Amino acid sequence: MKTSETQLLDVLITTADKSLQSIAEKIITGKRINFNEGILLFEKGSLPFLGTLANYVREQKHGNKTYFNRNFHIEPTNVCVFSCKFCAYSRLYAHREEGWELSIEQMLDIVKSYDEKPVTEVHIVGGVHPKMDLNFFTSLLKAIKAHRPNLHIKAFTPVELDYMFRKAKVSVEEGMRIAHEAGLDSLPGGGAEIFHPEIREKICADKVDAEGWLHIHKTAHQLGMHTNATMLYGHIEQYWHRVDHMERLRKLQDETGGFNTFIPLKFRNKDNDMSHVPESTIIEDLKMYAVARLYLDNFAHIKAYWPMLGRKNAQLTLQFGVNDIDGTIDDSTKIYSMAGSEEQNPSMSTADLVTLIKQVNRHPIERDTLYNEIRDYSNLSYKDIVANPLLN
Ligand code: V47
Ligand code: SF4
Repeated sequence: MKTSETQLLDVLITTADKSLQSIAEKIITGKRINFNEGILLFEKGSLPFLGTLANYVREQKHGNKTYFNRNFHIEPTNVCVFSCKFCAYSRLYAHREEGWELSIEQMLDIVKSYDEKPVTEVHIVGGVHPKMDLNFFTSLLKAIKAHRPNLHIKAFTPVELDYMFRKAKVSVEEGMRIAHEAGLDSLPGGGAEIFHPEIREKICADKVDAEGWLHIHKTAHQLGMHTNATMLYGHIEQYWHRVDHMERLRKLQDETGGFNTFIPLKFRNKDNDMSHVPESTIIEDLKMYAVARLYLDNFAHIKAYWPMLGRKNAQLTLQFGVNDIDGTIDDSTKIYSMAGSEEQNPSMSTADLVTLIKQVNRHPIERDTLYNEIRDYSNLSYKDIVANPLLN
C-alpha cells in the first residue's frame, strides 16, 4: 500500500504536538533524528503517526519490495555456560545430560539433507558449550564449505565467539581471521539483548558486554564481512535503553557500514526466569518496528522474525517499516519455540511465504544473505511455485 503525500501531510497537520511535527519534518526531509527525539517518538508518537512515517521511509528505500531468503538453521547444542534470565532454551553445563550436543558429522548430515534444495544460507547458532571450541567450529566450517562451497555460512554470535577466542587465547582480530578463513561468511545478530549495563547486568550479567559485542562486529566488518544486529525488547527496559541500544548501532554503522539488517526481537516469557514479566502488546511491537525504521537511518533493512511474532503480526509489520521477513526456516528452531513463540515448529514453504507477503500487497523478492536479489515472485502463482521443485 503506497503512503500518499496527502495522507502523510494530514497526519503531520493534525498532530497536536509541535515536537512530533518537527521530528516528522526532519524525517521527510531526510535529516537524522537525535537521541531525545527517539525517546519522544516512543513516548508520544501514536501508532498511525509512527506507522505513516515509517512506511514512508520504508517505501523511499525499497518501494513495495519485501525480502525473504531460503535458509535452514542448525543449533549445535543447547548446553550453555551462561544463564541469561530470559533464556528458555539452554541447559547449564552441570545438567548437560538434559540437553543435546551435535557432532560435526551430525551437523554435516543436516547440511547434506538440503543437497537437493535451493537454499542459499545456513544459520548456525546455539548455546556456549565449553568443549565446542574454536578448533571444533573451524573444522565444522571447513567441512561445510568442502561439501557445499556456495552455501553462505551465517554463524555464531559474539557470545559464542568471545568465549571461543578467550579459551583459545587468541585476540578477537586473530580469532575472527581464523574463523573467516575457515569459511565463516557473516554473523547473525544475536547476543545483543539490551546493551546498557543497567539492564544487561540484570538479564544476562555473565556474557559478553556491549563493548565486546560491538568490537566483534566491528572486526568482522573490517574483514569485509557483513553482520546483523538484534535487540531483545519488551521486558524490563525503558524506552531510553532501546534508543541507547540503537544509538550505539547507528554509530558503528556510520563507521563501518557493515550491518545488513536490524531485527527487533520481542521478549517471550514462557518457561524462563522472567516469566513474571508480561509480554508487550502488538501495538508496542509495531511501534518498536516503526521507531527502529526511523532511528536507524543508515541501516538498509529492518527485519521481522516471523516465528517469534506469528504470521499475521509479521504481515502487519510490513506496514510499519519492515521490508524483510527472514526465511523459509525449514526446521524446528528451538530457541524461540521453547520461550513461547507463536510458532511451535517454525517452518514455512516458499509458496506460503510468498502468499503471506502478497496478501498485504507487497512484492516478494527472494534474496541471498547479502541482499542480492535472486527472484521476484510477484507474478508467480501459488500453483506455479508448488509445481516447480526449484522454487519450493
Ligand atoms: O540473542 C532468547 C533471543 C536471540 C528469548 O541475524 C529470545 O538473521 C525472545 O539473534 N524471547 C538469538 N527472544 C536469535 C537471533 C536471530 C534470530 C533470527 C535471525 C537472526 C539473524 C538472528 O534470541 C538471542 C536472544 O535475544 N532470545 N530467548 C526469549 N525468551
Ligand atoms: Fe546461553 Fe544464549 Fe541462552 Fe544466554 S541466550 S543462556 S548465551 S543460549
